[in-house]
Amino acid sequence: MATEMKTLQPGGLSAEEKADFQTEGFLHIRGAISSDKAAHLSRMIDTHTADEPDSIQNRTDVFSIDPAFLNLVDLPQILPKVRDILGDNIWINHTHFNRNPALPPEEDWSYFWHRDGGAVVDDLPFPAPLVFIKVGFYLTDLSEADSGQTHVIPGSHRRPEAPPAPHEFPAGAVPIKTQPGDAILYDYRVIHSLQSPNSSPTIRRAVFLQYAYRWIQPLSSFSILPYMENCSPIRRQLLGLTRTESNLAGRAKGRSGLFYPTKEDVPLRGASPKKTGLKKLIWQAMQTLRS
Ligand SMILES: O=C(O)CCC(=O)C(=O)O
Repeated sequence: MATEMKTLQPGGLSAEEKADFQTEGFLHIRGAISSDKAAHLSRMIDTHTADEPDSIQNRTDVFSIDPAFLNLVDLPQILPKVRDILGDNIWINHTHFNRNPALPPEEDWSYFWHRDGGAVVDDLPFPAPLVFIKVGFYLTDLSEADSGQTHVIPGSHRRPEAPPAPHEFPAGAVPIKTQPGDAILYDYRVIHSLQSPNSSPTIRRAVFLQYAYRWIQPLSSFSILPYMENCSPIRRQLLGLTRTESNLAGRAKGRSGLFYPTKEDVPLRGASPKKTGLKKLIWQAMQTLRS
């Protein structure tokens, strides 16, 4: 039965994935993009960091850098899972990519343990609600130890502890080993590393998109280039291009569609049913009975 339900969920979270995400604070999605696409995005990253190829590079606002990154925003392998957790009233409020070449080992390597969200973490007392999901797309082979994997402290999103000192390696921290094209969904509250040692021959390359509620401001600058005008309605929503002046069904004009979203603000609501295999199973059974 469990297997049947999983296969009936096109793209959404299975019960097992949901439980994993809730328990660990992250979820590994294998093969979110093909290895060819991962290689293409890696080349884009190299092209746009060619000025300083030998140091750690991090660039925000990836859509302004190259339109190739746009194809990540509404992937059927990822978006339905994000939607199952955060719902439909979401957009992308932060993007970045990074390129981490092997560096000579330091005596006191700094992992820079942190929770995402900056002031949000300070402003919302523990236990803060889940308001962001950051998706990391890992483009290079990170299956061997010390190749620059992101490290996480599983379960730390459910505890009030402060992140460890930057150079510490806490008990329980694990590297997330990935293949090119794998994605990781992160609960923003889970403690993880900003950088990790890379002593492999491979330059680590990764892209990150952060999904947030539409009423949360951008975390970094966000350029909307003219070509984005041709985006699908759902892409327009995810890029922050939909914002009506809502009139609350004719009752009160002048409310922001960020806070009182209309169907024009949130076309994702009209997209194919996001909900569970069980609902689909019942619907199919009803159809069979009726026919
Ligand atoms: O690059 C990584 O492994 C993690 C990046 C990260 O956590 C961040 O930039 O907030």
